[in-house]
Amino acid sequence: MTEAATDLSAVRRDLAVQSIDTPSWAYGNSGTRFKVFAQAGVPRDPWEKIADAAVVHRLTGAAPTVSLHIPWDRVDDYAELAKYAAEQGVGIGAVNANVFQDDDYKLGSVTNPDPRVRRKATDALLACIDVMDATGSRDLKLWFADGTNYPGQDSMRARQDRLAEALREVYDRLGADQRILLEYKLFEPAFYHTDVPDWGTSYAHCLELGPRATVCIDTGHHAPGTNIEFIVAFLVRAGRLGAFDFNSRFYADDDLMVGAADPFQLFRIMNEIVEAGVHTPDSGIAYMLDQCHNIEAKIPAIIRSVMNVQEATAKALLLDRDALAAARAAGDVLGANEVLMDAYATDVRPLLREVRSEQGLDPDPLGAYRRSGHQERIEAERVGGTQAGWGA
Ligand code: LRH
Ligand code: MN
Repeated sequence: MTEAATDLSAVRRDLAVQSIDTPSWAYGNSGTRFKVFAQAGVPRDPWEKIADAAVVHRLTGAAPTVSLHIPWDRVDDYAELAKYAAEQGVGIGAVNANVFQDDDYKLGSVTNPDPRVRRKATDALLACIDVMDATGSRDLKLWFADGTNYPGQDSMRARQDRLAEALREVYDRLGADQRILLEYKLFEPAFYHTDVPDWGTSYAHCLELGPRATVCIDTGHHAPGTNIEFIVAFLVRAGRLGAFDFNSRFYADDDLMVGAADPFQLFRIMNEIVEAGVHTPDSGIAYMLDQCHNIEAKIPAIIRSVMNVQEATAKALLLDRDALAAARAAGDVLGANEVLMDAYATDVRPLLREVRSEQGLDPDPLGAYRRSGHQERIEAERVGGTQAGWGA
């Protein structure tokens, strides 16, 4: 068994400090182009989203921040919102810019052929840094829907020039302790080319910008069959892995609960993270969820997601690193794989229950949520008003 070879107190300590950022938009209504199914009790404003995120943290002890999306979370006073979050026991995490929903952005935002539209988009990105100044957030997450649908539609090289110009202006506006998380995505909503389609393009722009530009890996944004843990290993080695947008998928950008579609892939990713010793908050990597709970209750789905990341991390922490190193050094292919599979096959739920108890938490966060009556309460209280959603 792996536990014998591993310092369990260190494992417990690392699990107790694990911190996963939850996305404000996952608490709101979401769906597909076919249908957005509204759910009772869904938040009507950023305050209620933060209140729900605080419940997740109170029950898991591992979700101390909530990331915002602008303008979905637009308020008059962001400092007041951050103060409210602190009163609820959470902090404001990454600030997500949204330059993908305005009519002007049909042919692109910062890559648009029209300089007026590029100016508008760049100003929207700069405005998000003002929000970060008010909330005390470190990370500006940039995802661009920009791309084309038909060959010939626009110059892909010229669009890269426009992108680089906008990113430069944004980078130069960052405060000393702020940074960019540049997220890539293979396709959708663009279906011929996307201007930041893969980790290499993001990484290249980050190198061009400077040390406070890092790559955000959204686990749902790759071609089927992509070895994501290789991308993780590469970017960690290069010191340019800034963040994860965790979710899972069977086909495309399904945004399902992380670990639900492919728990073994999540384990392999966390194994690279633990092997590099960057699994704790001081690593500077932001571990975030980016999910849409289209048909399932949102708060328990996010609690389950946090638990899935905890379980994958615990398995990776229990892996017998010495035995793995020895097998690798000996060229023992099967031996090395067996050590890894042994860790993956380890039932870490009892250990996580103990770690939660040691933190004074209910060992069963999902059961605790069901017993809390919070779901019934918000469904009874949150009547009227406009439920939060993507507003698409
Ligand atoms: C794009 C994306 C991005 C967010 C959005 C909610 O698919 O992953 O991270 O802005 O989802
Ligand atoms: Mn994402």
